[in-house]
Amino acid sequence: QPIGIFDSGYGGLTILREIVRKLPQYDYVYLGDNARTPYGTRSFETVYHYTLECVRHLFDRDCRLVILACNTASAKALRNIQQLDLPSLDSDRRVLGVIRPTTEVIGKYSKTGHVGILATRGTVTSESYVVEIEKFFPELTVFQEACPMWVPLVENGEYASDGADYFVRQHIDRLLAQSPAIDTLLLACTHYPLLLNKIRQAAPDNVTILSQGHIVADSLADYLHRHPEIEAQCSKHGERLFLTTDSPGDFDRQATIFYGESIQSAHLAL
Ligand code: DGN
Repeated sequence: QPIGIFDSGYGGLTILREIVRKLPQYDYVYLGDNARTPYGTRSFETVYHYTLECVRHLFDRDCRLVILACNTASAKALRNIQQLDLPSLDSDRRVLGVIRPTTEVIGKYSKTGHVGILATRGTVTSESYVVEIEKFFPELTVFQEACPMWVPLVENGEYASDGADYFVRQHIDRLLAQSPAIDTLLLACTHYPLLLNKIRQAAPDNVTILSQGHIVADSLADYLHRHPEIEAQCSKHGERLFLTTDSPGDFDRQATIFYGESIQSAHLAL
């Protein structure tokens, strides 16, 4: 049984890339719902229904474990799927998100106790990070900044351009204006690792910048270690299958920048 990786589009490939680097032996099916992206601006109900449909499809492909490698879907759909749908769908299946693994470790990086979350408007509005961090690190104060321009900058290939500097600096400055004591920044959106260099330049040197990919990969490795019954059922041929609900040609062209190597996807009609 392959491990399913779901995202609203290409972004989850930055997560899959780190997962594959850490755990290359497993088989993975990646599903990008490009036909209906972006999720960041959609309502709770819409994101939930789209995500559930894709999770069901990955279950039909025999995935026992599915990772929502998308912050917006994790914020808006994961809890409902875990609590309402999984028991009736198949209690043997597991769906995990990217928010919990990140919030479990973020406190380890901060000395001042002030941490900043950079994310889409949907993720920020959901307050998921604020609520989850409070559970693990109640002593932390969380500041959030929605960066609606960053996903379009990345998707339009402008992530290394001079134009991107302006928008990166604008949001970093706004976040740090909320508290100059912020010493840890979390890139809580799958696309933001592509802007990492610019974010580093815009942030003061003492600020630690966290990307999620390696954190999620470590957390998955730990999860499989703690659940040997699930691990035993994961097939291990090192196979990767990429599915997109939109045009495979477009997907393959864009995917390279997120995944770091060229891929060939297949179209999925939902
Ligand atoms: N994958 C989404 C996220 O991590 O929030 C970003 C893309 C989007 O749907 N806007």
